[in-house]
Amino acid sequence: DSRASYRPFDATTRSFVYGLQPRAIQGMLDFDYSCGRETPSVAAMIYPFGGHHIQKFYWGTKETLLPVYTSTEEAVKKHPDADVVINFASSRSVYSSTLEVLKFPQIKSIAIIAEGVPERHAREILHIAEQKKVLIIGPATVGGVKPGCFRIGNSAGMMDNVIASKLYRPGSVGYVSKSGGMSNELNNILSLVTNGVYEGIAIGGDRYPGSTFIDHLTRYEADPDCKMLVLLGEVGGIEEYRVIEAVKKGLIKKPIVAWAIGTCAKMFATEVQFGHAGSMANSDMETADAKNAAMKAAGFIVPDTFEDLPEVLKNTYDGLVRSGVIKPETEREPPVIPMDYKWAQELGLIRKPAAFISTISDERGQELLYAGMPISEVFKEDIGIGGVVSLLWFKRRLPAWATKFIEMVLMLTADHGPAVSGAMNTIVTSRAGKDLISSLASGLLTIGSRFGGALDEAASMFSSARDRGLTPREFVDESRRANKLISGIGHKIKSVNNPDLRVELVKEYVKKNFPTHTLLDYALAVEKVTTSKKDTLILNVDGCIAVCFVDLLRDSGAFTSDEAEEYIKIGALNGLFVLGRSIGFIGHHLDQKRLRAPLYRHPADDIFINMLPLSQPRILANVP
Ligand code: Q5B
Repeated sequence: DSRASYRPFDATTRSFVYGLQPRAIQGMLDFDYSCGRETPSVAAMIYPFGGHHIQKFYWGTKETLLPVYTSTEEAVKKHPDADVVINFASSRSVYSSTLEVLKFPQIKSIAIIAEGVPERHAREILHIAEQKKVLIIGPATVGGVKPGCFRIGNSAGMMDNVIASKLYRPGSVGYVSKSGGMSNELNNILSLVTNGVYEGIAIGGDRYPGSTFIDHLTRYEADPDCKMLVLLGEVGGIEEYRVIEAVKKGLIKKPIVAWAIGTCAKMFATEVQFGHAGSMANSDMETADAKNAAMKAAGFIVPDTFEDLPEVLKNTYDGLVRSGVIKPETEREPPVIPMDYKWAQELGLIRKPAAFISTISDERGQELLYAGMPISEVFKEDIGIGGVVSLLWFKRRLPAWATKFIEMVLMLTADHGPAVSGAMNTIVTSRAGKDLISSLASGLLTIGSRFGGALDEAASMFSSARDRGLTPREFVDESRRANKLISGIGHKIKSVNNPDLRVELVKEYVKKNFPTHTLLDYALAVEKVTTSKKDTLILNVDGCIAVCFVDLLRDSGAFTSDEAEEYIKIGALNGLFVLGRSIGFIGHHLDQKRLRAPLYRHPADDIFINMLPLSQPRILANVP
């Protein structure tokens, strides 16, 4: 209430933004910051959906938080200093939301941004607003700008426009136009030929704008800080005549430069409807030419053509400076507004080292790429899951015998029954009520040097022994002396007499399809030594896959020897078992869920519990 009615916006104006418009709000806050405002001009957002929350915005180089309320009632209660609402609601909901806002006497001005508001709704809003003495700007407008003080939404465009047009500090010229685009043009022209804009409002192009030229020009007339007026009218409607009336009656005395756009309409054979809903002449007096002539006759300063407008503005301004009405202030340095990182990057102004490097896939373009291969090609060439693994793990196409081998490995490691350690853990976890990912992860975390995760070490032990020229027996003896189990050897239930058919399948495939299989042959010779000691010490599934994969890496011609060694070192081989067995673990989880299996508790009689120190052994009676 401390604000004069002719000055609805000043450097302390606080507003609500109705709708989620983070970009527009950031634009308003950047404008505020450039003006040197102490507090952001936006107090809060009002958005009925999604619940009460907060959003983060830049304030210069720092950040600030703005609340989002679900009702205007809550917003006005929490922020009694806010008296403007910028309503970004769509044409469908703007009527009801504006009527809601109008219920709160705290709100003195409402900008309605939506286009296509039904004229009946616009007139009803206008009627209520008039009764309540609320200023409505719009519909169908960007709003307006009060340099140095307040910007409505996206008015005045991007920040470089704001700075170039010196809108971060007030000038002396108040203008009113219909179009937001033309007001940007005026901001620019006025910054070049005068000391700039004092306030500029775009009333919007509809036939029933909430406030019209005369409303704003009357305010500017009353405002002692506004020294010169500009009216940018257009073809259609009679609002310019209300201003002419006011000038004639002496209600507007400040110099007023004016132009009505649309003088070209006469060049068309038929009536022309310009971009705005209201920009069509329904009678002779609504033409731009008639308006320009009438304004000139009433004493407005009207250029001969739109191109002459800057010169006329300059002459008028210079006259006001000469007569001492306007005392131009010394320019201050234009504020430096931090540029958004993304924008600066797009403009190529900054660079920063990437925190991550990735070389296997790219989804940024039109088509997903796997190691450079478009996903459509993946299917066109039918490279299968083996081909996809070769692209994403090894960044290259492998020959068909190799991708088929990868697929074979995935298929035969997919499951080995519910009793193996990993499947057990998956099942127990699933029965504890956990979800698929937890149950799968529980199984996967069981994979290690004894169970399923012996591939990498098997590859490295066998290839190192063979490369060092050890005979199979020397290798077995060396491992025994070092008290080290040979990875890839031994199985809990499989043996020479109960062979693991999976291993047999792998051997058969490799012998038939691989160009060479020297490490497999070496491993089979080692197996001969170990099984002569104990028949369960077979080349197990981990070991067999591992040595065959080393043969693939070393002898397929697709890898250099350094690459082959690196893949063994960085754990690629265990990945095969992990990927394959995930299929089985997921199956076990789904199986338990389907069975509605209850929580599992292990029977206590299956656990020998002894809490006595081991130095005091005691045989416990069987607990039932
Ligand atoms: N001995 C696998 O142990 C197992 C020896 C050895 C020299 C060896 C054991 C082992 C290396 C790791 C490995 C992958 C724990 C296995 C897999 C996937 C699976 C699983 C499934 C699926 C079995 C008895 C005697 C002792 C030991 C000696 C044992 N291993 N000597 N090198 N590697 N292997 N893991 O049966 O003189 O009597 O004291 O750790 O390759 O996980 O189906 O279940 O698909 O899910 O408990 O196939 O071999 O034998 O430890 O009682 O040893 O043999 O020193 O000699 P066992 P132990 P001694 S495939």
